[in-house]
Amino acid sequence: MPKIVHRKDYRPPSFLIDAVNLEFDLAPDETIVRNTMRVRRNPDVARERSLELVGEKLKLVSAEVAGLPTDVLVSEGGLTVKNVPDSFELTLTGLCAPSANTAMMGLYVSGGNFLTQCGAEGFRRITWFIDRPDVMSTYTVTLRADKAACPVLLSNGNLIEEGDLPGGRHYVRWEDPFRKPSYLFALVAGRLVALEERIRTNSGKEKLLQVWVEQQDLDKTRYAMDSLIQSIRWDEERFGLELDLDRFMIVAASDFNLGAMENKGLNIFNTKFVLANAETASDFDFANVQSAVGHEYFHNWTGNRVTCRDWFQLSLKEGLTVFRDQEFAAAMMGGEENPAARAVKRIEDVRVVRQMQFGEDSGPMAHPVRPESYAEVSNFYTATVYRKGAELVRMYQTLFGREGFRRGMDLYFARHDGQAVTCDDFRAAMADANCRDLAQFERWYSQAGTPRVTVTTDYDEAAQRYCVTLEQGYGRTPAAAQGSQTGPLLIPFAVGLLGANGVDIPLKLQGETVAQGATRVLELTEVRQTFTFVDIAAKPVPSLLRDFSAPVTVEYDYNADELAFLLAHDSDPFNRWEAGQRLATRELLALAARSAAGEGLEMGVSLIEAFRRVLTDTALSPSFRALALTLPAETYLAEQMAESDPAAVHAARQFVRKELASALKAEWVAAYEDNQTPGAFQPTPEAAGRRALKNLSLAYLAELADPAASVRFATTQYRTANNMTDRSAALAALLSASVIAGDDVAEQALSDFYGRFEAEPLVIDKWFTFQATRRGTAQRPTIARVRALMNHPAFSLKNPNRARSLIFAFCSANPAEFHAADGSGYGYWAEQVVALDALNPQVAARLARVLERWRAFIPALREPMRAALATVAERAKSRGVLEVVQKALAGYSSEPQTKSNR
Ligand code: B3K
Ligand code: ZN
Repeated sequence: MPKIVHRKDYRPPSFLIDAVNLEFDLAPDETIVRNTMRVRRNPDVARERSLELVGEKLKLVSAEVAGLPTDVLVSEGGLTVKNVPDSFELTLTGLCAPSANTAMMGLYVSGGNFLTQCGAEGFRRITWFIDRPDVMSTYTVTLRADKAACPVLLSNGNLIEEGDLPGGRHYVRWEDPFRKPSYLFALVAGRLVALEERIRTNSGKEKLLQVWVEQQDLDKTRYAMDSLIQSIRWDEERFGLELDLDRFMIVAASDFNLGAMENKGLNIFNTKFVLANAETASDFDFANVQSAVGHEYFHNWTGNRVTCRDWFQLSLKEGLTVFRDQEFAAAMMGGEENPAARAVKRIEDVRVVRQMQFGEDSGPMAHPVRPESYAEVSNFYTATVYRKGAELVRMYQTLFGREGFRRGMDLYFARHDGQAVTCDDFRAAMADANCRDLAQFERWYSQAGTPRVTVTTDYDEAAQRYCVTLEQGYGRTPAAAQGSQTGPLLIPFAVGLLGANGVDIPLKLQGETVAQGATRVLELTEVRQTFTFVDIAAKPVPSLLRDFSAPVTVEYDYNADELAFLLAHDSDPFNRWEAGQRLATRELLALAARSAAGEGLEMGVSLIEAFRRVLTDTALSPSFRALALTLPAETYLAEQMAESDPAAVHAARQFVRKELASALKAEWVAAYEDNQTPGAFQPTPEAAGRRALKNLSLAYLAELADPAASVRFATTQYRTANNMTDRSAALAALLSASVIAGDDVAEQALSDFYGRFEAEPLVIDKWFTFQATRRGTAQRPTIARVRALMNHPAFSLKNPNRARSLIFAFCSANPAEFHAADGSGYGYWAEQVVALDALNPQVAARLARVLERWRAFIPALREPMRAALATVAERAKSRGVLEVVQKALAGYSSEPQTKSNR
């Protein structure tokens, strides 16, 4: 196992760097970086004689402590300056090689442009530094480059000087007045153009906003700019936080490991999360652009102005900023006060938590929101840190209300602006601002695993009392989480009770004199607690964990009628959706079990009738209906099984899709026709909701045994679509229908799609993904198509988006094909992880995670999975990949374990 870093070993830095002056002479093969730092001993820390700096893949040209003889020792991972005074100026000149940097950490070249990625530990590949977030400095940056190749030279902060240099070169100098950690440094240089806009903030200051892209993408920047302006406005309104720099820049990069990065004043984005217009981007892409732009902008306060003391505190900024982007997007769905519209966003977010985070929490990479250790920090930008972290932040708001939460935020900034702090500091601000002891809440940060709340209810008719007993614990606890679980959590558990008429009963707890609303947030603090509601005239149906008030699973013995009742009546739209999902999950798991046992499949009418009611209930918004009529994902379903069986889940889910398609055919056709969006494309929530329901209807129709009608609809829709949502939904329907209707139509559409969008890399990514996620046939398994596509001229392993569009799509979004019984998918996976490991370890480590939960699968798949993991463990070299596969294999003995004893 690579070297492990532990949270408990945190020590403050021995030296501080107050100011940094960086000068770059940019050239692709060899860039000169001259770094002058004002360094002083940290007065709060025991004296160290020598200064230790980290640096990777750098060549030292010269080192000089101003005015003193300088004794420097260079090693592979850094450099030591011996016997330094208490305060001094150190200048280091070094070389790095951007064009050879395929890992895309530090300074690298993408499409002829220079750009940087420093979060979390990339700055050390640019120059030697105390590369940790609790060392904050002011930066002055001078960029020099060939003027023709790099007319645009950008860095953080404000532009203070520019001019020409001899030999066709020029320079620009930037100054960032705010102290920042090195991970927020950025530079961009190249041939770019910008969409610009000037706005005034609430306090009347003028700001320049820019979205920088390559020339051919200028027509895809409007939505990102609008999203930026909305983000700025929303943060002023909701949190009283103003943009602090005179200019704010977004840059789109087509080679990028992640979604985006919040560098101070110079956010760098994967093109996928910036570029959007009607022809090239789907509604889903538009929504991603909006929330990513919001996310990175919101980091300016939650992350940049107040940053993390160390990387174990990553959720301090990520959980909080995800919560903020979720709230922002919910507000954009239909105003701050529109519960039904907000619920659509909430449902989408909960679906992600459940699919990504609950799974992670049950495997070998399970870790607390504030991890205790890591080998490779980039492996900890996880669903747990981001998504569960956001749920933790949301719980403060659930406990204290929006106003109480705002008081906590205000106190947090009043205390910590300009500092590098911890998750405990955030919790203390929330507690102190609301006069509340939140000591118990700390366990949410230190315990791994998904809590389970088991609910029992008891109605006493004579006493008109209804008791709700909540008991908390953990379900299957993976080895990785054991030991972290030390006691009960404070769980805000929102409950409502529905009367026989489907209306909420006003809720009065024992001891209260008047009823207080229809939803009560019960605070579960002990292992087991009973809450008694009084004046309950008849036995109610409980609506549990409304709005998903805590990231837990709920066990309650609902019968099918109760679920159908909640789906029809619950005033909490989230739980309405939830009831439908429970109903469907139950049916699907029963069918998967039958399929696994080789028994025939048949289904009752209750799910069909429940779906019919939702589909035809025009009082519900189309977007809500589309979500409620979408079956739980195959991966989620597989995880609910004692032993995951992807083939059985796929068979069950396909069976149900077909049954729903034929039983509700007339209704699907009507919904398809009633939800057209004629006229120019509008990326609004209402229009997107109509398209979602229309295209979901088309997808169901494509499952019919006789797909003629759907092929007709889809062919016309494909031809006449004026937007990517409709065109890609039509193509998807043709691909589904091709399983029965034959390949011709589908192949024609695929080749048309390629020809139409050849010049649009993000759309060509979709083209690869369509094929990677296609259902295979015995003659043409999907893996064969995928392997063939690896040789397509447009494929490249070096471009992370392209690699993800084919390899990741196949390995993680096509479970039935990937988990083929012959193990062919796993062999392919191992090859690709090893190939990527040599190029780009961060991307490779993400792919490596696909097999981490191999122990949860049926025995027949476990052995080939283990063998594939062992191959990777033997051949991979990077810390990140090794951490993942070694954790996955840890504790393995040749006796495969079953779930019950792990
Ligand atoms: N903070 C970056 C992620 C950096 C990941 C480095 N491996 C993106 C974000 O959450 O805004
Ligand atoms: Zn973030």
